[in-house]
Amino acid sequence: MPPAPRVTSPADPGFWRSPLRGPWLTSVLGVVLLVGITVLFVTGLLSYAAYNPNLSPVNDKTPDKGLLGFYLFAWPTDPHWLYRLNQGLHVTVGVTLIPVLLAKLWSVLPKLFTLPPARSIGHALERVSLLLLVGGALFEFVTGVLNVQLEYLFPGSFYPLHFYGAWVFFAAFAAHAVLRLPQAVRVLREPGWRARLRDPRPEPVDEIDEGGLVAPRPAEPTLSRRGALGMVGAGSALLFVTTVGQTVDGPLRRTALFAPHGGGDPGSGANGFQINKTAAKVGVEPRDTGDLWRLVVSGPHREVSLSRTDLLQLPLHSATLPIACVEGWSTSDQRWRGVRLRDLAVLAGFEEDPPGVLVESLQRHGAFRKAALRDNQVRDPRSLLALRVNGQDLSPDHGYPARIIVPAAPGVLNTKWVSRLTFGEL
Ligand SMILES: Nc1nc2c(c(=O)[nH]1)N[C@H]1C(S)=C(S)[C@@H](COP(=O)(O)O)O[C@H]1N2
Ligand SMILES: [Mo]
Repeated sequence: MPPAPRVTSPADPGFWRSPLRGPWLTSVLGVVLLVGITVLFVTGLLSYAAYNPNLSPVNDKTPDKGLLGFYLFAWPTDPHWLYRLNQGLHVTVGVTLIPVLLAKLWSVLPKLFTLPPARSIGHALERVSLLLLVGGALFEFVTGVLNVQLEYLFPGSFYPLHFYGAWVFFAAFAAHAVLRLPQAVRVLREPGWRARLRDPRPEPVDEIDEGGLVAPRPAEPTLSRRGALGMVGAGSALLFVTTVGQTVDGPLRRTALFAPHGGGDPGSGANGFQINKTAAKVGVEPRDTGDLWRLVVSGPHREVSLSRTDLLQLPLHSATLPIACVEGWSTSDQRWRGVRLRDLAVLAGFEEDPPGVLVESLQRHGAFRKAALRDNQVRDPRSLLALRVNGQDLSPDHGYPARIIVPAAPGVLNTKWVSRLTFGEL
């Protein structure tokens, strides 16, 4: 037998020795990602729609989206936990898929190094699309995780980055799925595909391995196929149990170690639930929110100014609603009490059929000091300008003297420290 050729370059197939690589492993991981990434894309698009971007420029972080906004629709107010579920899924599934994504990239690593870079125009196109696929996947996962972990690392720019990145990535992903799914189905339908799980031998070098994933000179296995999948699954399970608590709330929140922002201790009592940004952090000071604070409510022909005492004399209503942030954390339902937005619309001159409203905070700097709400949100009897929560006045950090709370809406629309409501002019 001739001595094995010396290989030093990753462009040489002989460089890659793992006996685990092959179409079977790549297909198993690929099918999991096909399902998971589709969930991420759909919940991501829904999350964007929930911001009401077409309603007003103040809501829209990607004003140049053009046709990519083709699907936008009026986000409903029912069920009241809709955004909580959507965003909990988006972030939890995304975090849980990280080990699967890394394993999938590892499984096709040799292909990234293939030389020559392109054998034909078709091959060149395929490789460019793979670069977009891999680059897009890494970009989306990294920006998503950084946003959840580091709290607005890219102030304002996270949304456009993640939004446009998602379209590039998903286009490449869909093309890849169309091209590769038939092969993956064939591999997984193969009689005895389960037996492959227990089979210690490398996958056969045959016509199924068109991609050339199987190592031509495999090393001795150090990990069984089952062990490899088990490791990926255990990694995912670990991330899942250290993330999901931030969405479930209650005692489970303490288990959300991987979600520090939603996992901190918000104290106890009526206002003892998650705080996004504290009053101190955004520069809202006690003198802004004391006796001199006024709420200005206006419409095209009318404007009134109300103190907190005035507001407390209006009919007060209760609504049991959560706060659900784009970052994936949410609170369980809290009992809010305040004035209905549709009653405030009457003060602005809209006796019936209230229009949408532009909400402005007294906060002077930073994102999220303004938000526009749609007419369906103003009309919902559970939509409040809240003054109290769980039987006590709002705390400064939860938006005292008054904040918005709207069913099924993202946290961003629940403006704190409200100072102005302009109905009918968005
Ligand atoms: N004025 C103002 N309102 C705001 C914000 C803000 O930064 N400034 N953050 C919003 C976001 S992103 C969320 S998730 C909720 C969080 O509300 P909480 O801190 O009471 O839980 O407040 C919203 N209201
Ligand atoms: Mo948020």
